[in-house]
Amino acid sequence: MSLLTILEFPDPRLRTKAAPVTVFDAQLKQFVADMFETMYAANGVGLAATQVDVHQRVLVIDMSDERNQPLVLINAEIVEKDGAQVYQEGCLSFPGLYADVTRALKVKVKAQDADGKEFFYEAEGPQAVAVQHEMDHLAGKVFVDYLSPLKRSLLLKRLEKQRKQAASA
Ligand code: GNR
Ligand code: NI
Repeated sequence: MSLLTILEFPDPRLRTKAAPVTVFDAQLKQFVADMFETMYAANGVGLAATQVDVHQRVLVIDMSDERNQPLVLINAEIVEKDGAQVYQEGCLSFPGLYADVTRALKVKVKAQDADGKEFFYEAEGPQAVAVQHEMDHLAGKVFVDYLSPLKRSLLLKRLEKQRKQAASA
């Protein structure tokens, strides 16, 4: 197992659109294990391959308090969505930055597991937020893209300020 490096905004590689996974082999399983290790070490509830500079459609999620409900979705596609919710989101690629984002309340996803077996997954509430947030990363999209230009520039200035302070401490 190994810890992977998480790219941080404004790294242009976060804008890369991931390609579908076509080979379901031992190397893929090792990569999925490394993604879980990286997500847990960073105290994240989700991680997309894009964030670790691998541009294939792999995402992992664990929303449980006990950190014992790993879910991997490969080549995920939203087949149904319903309703709306506002949720305060954070992102491991934007450390310390939080903002309200409006997304679908419920999603139904078609995906494959690490063996390539197709399955459906339905999520509601925070789980649905995580699925949509991670699928956005795989499309090169990040949560601040949903904010108004004014709000976005305010938050990104704050992020810069935090970084400068951290660098000089
Ligand atoms: O750890 C994370 N927490 C989180 C909180 C609210 C909404 C979305 C997330 S996902 C984030 C991990 C991450 O950056 N995944 O891409
Ligand atoms: Ni994120």
